[in-house]
Amino acid sequence: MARVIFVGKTGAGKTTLIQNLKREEIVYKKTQATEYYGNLIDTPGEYLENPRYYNALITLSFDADIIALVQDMTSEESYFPPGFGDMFNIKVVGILTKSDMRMSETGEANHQRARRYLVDAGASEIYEVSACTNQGMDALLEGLQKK
Ligand SMILES: Nc1nc2c(ncn2[C@@H]2O[C@H](COP(=O)(O)OP(=O)(O)OP(=O)(O)O)[C@@H](O)[C@H]2O)c(=O)[nH]1
Ligand SMILES: [Mg+2]
Repeated sequence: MARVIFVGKTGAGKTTLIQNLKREEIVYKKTQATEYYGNLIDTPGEYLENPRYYNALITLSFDADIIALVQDMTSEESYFPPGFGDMFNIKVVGILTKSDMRMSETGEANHQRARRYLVDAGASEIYEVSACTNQGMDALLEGLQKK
């Protein structure tokens, strides 16, 4: 698998996603600092929420192949500014999480908005997944093989 950095707001589902990809038991734990799960690099939501930490992300990207922008598809807001991915000289992919929670009409509106946030941020491919039901996880795993 490529070396992948996961970036997204607090609670977007980065750690849960990584635990699923690594076939580890899903255990909730707030990420406090950069954590390495082999070639998968987990970051705290604060690295995205506070632009003061963008430099930490840029430094991590020097040693990675892909930056994955992780967005909760049920969330109305996004911390990814347009062009966010252009800061990094590596492949940018988008991951929409919690697809198991997309139900109501408002859910669909948030889903479409969330997708647009990722496109505007510069994601070249977008995956829709649920780490709880495994929906879309095979396609994501395959997508993350390609550097
Ligand atoms: N329904 C549902 N809940 C999910 C999914 N993925 C994550 N969650 C829940 O979302 C919450 C936050 O998940 P985390 O993986 O800890 O989020 P994070 O992005 O690592 O957050 P920080 O470490 O704070 O930056 C947890 O309660 C998870 O159980 C999913 O696919 N579906
Ligand atoms: Mg986490």
